[in-house]
Amino acid sequence: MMAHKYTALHHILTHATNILVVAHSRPDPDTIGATTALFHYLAEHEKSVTLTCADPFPQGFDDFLPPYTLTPTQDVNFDAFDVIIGADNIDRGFHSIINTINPHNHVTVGIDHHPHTTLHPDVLITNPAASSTCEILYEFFTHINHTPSKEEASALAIGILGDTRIFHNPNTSAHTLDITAALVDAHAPLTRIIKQAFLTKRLATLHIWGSALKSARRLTPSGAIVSVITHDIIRDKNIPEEELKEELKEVASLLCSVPHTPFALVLIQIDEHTIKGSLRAEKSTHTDTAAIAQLLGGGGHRLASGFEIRGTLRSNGDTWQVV
Ligand SMILES: [Mn+2]
Repeated sequence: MMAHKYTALHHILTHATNILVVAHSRPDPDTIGATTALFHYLAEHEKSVTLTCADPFPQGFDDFLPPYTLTPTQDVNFDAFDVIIGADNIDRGFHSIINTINPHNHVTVGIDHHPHTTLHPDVLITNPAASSTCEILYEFFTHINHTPSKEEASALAIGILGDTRIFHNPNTSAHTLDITAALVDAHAPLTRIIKQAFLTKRLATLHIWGSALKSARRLTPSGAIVSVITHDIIRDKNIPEEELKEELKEVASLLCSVPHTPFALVLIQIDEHTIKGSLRAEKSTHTDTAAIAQLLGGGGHRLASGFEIRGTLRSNGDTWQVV
């Protein structure tokens, strides 16, 4: 089923003149890896290609990525492109481009592993069984007999490592590991990427972790562990919101690994009136955290989900209240 879509994409790219590659807003390692790998592949094949994102790429991955230039989305003249490709989480950012342009003037392509996209680009390549968009892109490269360069392989590895949380998440399949092995064969410096791009922590981040871990409490009777990060803790740290959200997920993952914990919830007061929540569960618990997140207007996967509510965290002795 995927093969004919890969053939269609190859045909589109071969005949394209000007290609726009779109990373999703508030970019994560998967969209960064996928779009820079695609950008590099197209540039190497003498295509005129522009890479865009509504937000800047976070630092920390550039040592491993192919050389790229990122054009802020507000500076892009969409009329100049005959092909526009969104890679990863295409409901975040790419949707506003698709809804702005004249559909008759462009071929649009979406590549994604998220199951519930509401977008209808001309070609939609989705595979919910894939760990990441980078995994799908690797399969596309394989289909067209393109062996990734060292930099492309590194970019794809960054996406897989990011979305599997270094092979901790249950979306890590045998196939994911096979692909990662192939990327190492293609000279991606896997252990160096893990250490340098994923396992380094800023001191400010560790302070937030310390505070979150200290506040962790087990709720009765559910046994769930809840932790809060108040606004005082993050106010002067100058950590971008996207990075804070990533930390929130990591703390929740750590807390849910405590034995006999059906799920972990970490709440963070992101600004005076907004609280973000991150829910995590281990597979063996059979908890559906997405159902909990949905009750609070959020969503996600069974084992990893999140939500955002308006309110303020207030300490109430040993417990916390949202007011
Ligand atoms: Mn992804």
